[in-house]
Amino acid sequence: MTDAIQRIACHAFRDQRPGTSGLRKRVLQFQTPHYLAMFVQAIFEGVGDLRGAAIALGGDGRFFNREASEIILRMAAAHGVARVVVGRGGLMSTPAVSNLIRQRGLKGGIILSASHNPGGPDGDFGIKYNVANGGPAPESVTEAIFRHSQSLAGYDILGEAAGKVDLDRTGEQRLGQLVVEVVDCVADYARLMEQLFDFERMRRWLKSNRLVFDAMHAVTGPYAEEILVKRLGAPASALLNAVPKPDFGNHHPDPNPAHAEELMARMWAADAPALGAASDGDGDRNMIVGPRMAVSPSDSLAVMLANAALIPGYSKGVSGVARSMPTSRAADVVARELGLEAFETPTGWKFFGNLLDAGRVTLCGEESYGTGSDHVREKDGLWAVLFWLNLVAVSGRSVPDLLGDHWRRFGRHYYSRHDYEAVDSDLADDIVARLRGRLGDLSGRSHDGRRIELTDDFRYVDPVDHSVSERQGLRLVFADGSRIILRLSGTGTVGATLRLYLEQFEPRTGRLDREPAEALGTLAELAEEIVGIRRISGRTRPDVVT
Ligand code: G16
Repeated sequence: MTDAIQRIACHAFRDQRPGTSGLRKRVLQFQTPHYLAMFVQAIFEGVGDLRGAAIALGGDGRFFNREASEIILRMAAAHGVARVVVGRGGLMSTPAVSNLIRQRGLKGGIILSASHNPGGPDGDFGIKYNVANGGPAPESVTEAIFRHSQSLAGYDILGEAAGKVDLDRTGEQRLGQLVVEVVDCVADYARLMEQLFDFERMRRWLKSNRLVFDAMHAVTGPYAEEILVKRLGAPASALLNAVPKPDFGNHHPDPNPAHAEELMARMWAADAPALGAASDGDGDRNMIVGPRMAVSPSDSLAVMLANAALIPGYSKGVSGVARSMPTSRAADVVARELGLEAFETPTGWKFFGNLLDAGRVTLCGEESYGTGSDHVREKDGLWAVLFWLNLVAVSGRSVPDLLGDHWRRFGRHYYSRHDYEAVDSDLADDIVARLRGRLGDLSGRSHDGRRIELTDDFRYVDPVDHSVSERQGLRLVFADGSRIILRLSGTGTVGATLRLYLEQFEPRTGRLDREPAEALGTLAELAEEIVGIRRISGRTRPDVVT
């Protein structure tokens, strides 16, 4: 078979540095001849020897998923990989791939997804590598992949004459020496959920309460069908947009109030269901909504932590909690009261991996609609939905009641993120550089009676392996606990996305029922006065406010 392996000569592509979560580009870029294959070659060279190893392959089903899967399988065969376990149709949610790697003891896995970014021929595509713990490759590995991508002169691939794998047929097939095992993408994951949650209580709750789940025409449709409808007995009408589509039905598969319009309309209607939820393109993000109330992701993490004892999988206690730096500090307050360790990491799920592996944390969360636990090494959309479903079922409290109870006990962190998208990259860099240059001056200054207590460019020293990550976002922390944070997104594909994060703490005796936009109005003005995004860019408002 070796003679069927071809060496294709090609120049290196300069723009293949992985971002926050792998390499994300326009589909058109990935369709450039050899572009995908060269990055895959860089993965095979960068992660070390995969000869004789078994790995996973899954994708969110977006446009180009199938073609990319076929190329990767032929390249895996050429690199002497022994076995690739792939989801039927090339589909598998990101948390399910993480679970598969862990359950089967695989060496790693390749995930094809641009997450919440739009799909279709004019949309985005992405690819990332996960390591043996089931989590996204750490920076040391992504940097090695990038280094290799810069010096490649070609790639190795099994010729098409070797035949084709039928990705829709479960079971084992051969591609050269490679065994390709096509598996049902849902079964193992559903079993894992049954171990963590009280399905009986949830089933009972669903007999007299309504749930609506928006799969956004993305990968979680079949998972929701199996778990929420078949195993928990919710009616099929509880699912919105449950059929995965390569273009996500022309929608933006981003579970936030701005993009999940249909779900929000239902949850704001007079006869709103008791619980609403959505997940994203690859099923790792989640949004939780109660009747006329969207739960902020930072609050979601804090509520989960405070109530973990009510959930079977966590009833024996949790070890600690971690959140990304821009995520509100609501979970820290809970951790302090419960006597648990709380960690602040840079943005990116990969930074939670070491803490989870070391048993230092059980729950993790990010403001970008991501929550998860030590059951896998990715954030997990449906897991979060089941957590909340289990919580409302056992506590007998509604979503708004749970939030209200929480704020009255711990205080409330009003929170909002303002995104300015597709900003000219030089201009965005300039805005960040200007603020960075003034951090020293701003420290100790007072604005509108609020004193800035600390300014820095967040630097993270991993408590487990002591690796250092510099320049992870500019922080202005006020004496009253408020924070203004500025950073550049690492997941956009057009120009730069500036993210401005606003947070303000209201003690439990204060006003807890305000709209975040109103509560944060003065802080937002102050942020504009100090950072000047609108002034410098000429934009009149953020593109997305969550
Ligand atoms: C990815 C990362 C998350 C991160 C998010 C936003 O999520 O896994 O850790 O919070 O991007 O990152 P940024 O602010 O750099 O755009 P996903 O769901 O897109 O894979």
